[in-house]
Amino acid sequence: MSALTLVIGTRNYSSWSLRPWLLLRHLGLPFEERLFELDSAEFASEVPKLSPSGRVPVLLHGGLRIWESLAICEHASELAGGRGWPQDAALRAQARAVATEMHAGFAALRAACPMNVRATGRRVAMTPPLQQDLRRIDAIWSSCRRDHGERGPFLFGGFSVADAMFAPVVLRIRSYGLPLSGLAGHYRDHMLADAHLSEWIRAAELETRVLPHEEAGAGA
Ligand SMILES: N[C@@H](CCC(=O)N[C@@H](CS)C(=O)NCC(=O)O)C(=O)O
Repeated sequence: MSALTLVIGTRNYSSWSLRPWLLLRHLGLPFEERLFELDSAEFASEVPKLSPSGRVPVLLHGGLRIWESLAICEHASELAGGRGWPQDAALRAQARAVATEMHAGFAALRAACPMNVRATGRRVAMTPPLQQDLRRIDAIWSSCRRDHGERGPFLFGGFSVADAMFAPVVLRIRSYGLPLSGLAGHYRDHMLADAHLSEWIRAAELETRVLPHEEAGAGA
């Protein structure tokens, strides 16, 4: 297999970069990282040379350039013999549905609660759209844990692309103290204890870059 390089943005803020990074780690696929600080001159000049969309993440695999976090996760899963998804076809279909729902949705949560891994103790006004996103996330996590809890600690038992897609949501819920029901809260806690996610959090805590929209530093 040709070498893999994952191009990512500043860990503290780049929620899309975290998703394939975490999946590659869980799949045990060796890869190099190239990090470009978000909103920097170097990002603006170098990333478009590597990424057709001009955004991160992008996976470099031999001559291939794969952009879009979900497409990268699919490719990584194929390289790992399909281990990125549940083996059972029915579970796999459900896991794909929730991963895609995450990739395409939850705009209110994203807008109100930008990812800032280092931030804790933040508060946010609970608007109806945010409440609706949070209820839906709680429903997905709770039903997955109820239905698949005996298979393992992640949404569909073993770690899958679905968990990778929700990892930044776990961090947002932590930063903004968003309420969850019991089962969903257990899932959040399990994810926060994950060794690979903890490695990302520790690295984000060491970063010094502060994006302009975070300059007020509300809890960062
Ligand atoms: N839909 C894309 C979103 C990628 C994205 O928005 N990446 C952000 C960083 S988290 C980015 O590159 N921002 C810099 C820019 O848009 O110039 C994906 O799933 O990968």
